[in-house]
Amino acid sequence: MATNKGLTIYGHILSPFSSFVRATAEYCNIEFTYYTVNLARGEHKRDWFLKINPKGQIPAIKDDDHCLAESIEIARYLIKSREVDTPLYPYSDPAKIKEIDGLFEEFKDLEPATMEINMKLWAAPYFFGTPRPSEEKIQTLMDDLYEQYQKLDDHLSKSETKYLTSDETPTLIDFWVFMLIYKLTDNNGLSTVDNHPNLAKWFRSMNEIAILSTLRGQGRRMLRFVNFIFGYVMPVVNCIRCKRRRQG
Ligand SMILES: N[C@@H](CCC(=O)N[C@@H](CS)C(=O)NCC(=O)O)C(=O)O
Repeated sequence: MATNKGLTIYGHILSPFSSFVRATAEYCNIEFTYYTVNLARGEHKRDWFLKINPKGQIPAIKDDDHCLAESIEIARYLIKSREVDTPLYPYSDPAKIKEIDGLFEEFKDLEPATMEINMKLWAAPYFFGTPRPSEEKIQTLMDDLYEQYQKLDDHLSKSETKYLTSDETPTLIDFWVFMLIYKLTDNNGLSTVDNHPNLAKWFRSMNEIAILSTLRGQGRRMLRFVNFIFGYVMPVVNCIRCKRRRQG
């Protein structure tokens, strides 16, 4: 458990919400200590962590004695509390803030749509041995996700901007959407943006932002490692254990 003063971000590289907070802090040159919460060992449900976030979820932060959860709230708090003058979330420009916050509201269903796919098609079968959903259920999950991609694509087609709110610079909503969808595109093709040309173009522009592509690269390497362990090593280990049990 990190106990130092200053800002600590509690997260995990495979958590899109944690990566969003981390990317925001790095982009704004905010100093922080990063503590990787061991989800596999249930560290996020331990007493010390529940004091930081009673919901037992990452990301969360401790800023001296101030604790906060919910990634979008954290990102806003970091920028405001440090008085960072940034086009990412220009709190001195109420019209822009209204526009960005409006898009968070408009695209809020992207969170459950991506999390359902992550959990039901990847995390639950891998980590908890839960059976994959039926083909019909998978189709429904994919339809829900692609409906959200279509909304984003339509928005970009209408705005004709490079990023979601402007040509010049990405804002918090761009960071959030990118972090939510990149893991699905990188993880054994759980989804693709290729069928949505405006979204695909936006995705490529976002990937040119150094901080995002670095975090994406780290996430991809971790995904490959996890997929290897749970896709190849664990089934063999379980098979050997099962045989021994039967013999014994
Ligand atoms: N709305 C939350 C979502 C956070 C979330 O779902 N975190 C996941 C990891 S990606 C988590 O901690 N799951 C563990 C649990 O719910 O027990 C946010 O934006 O921070």
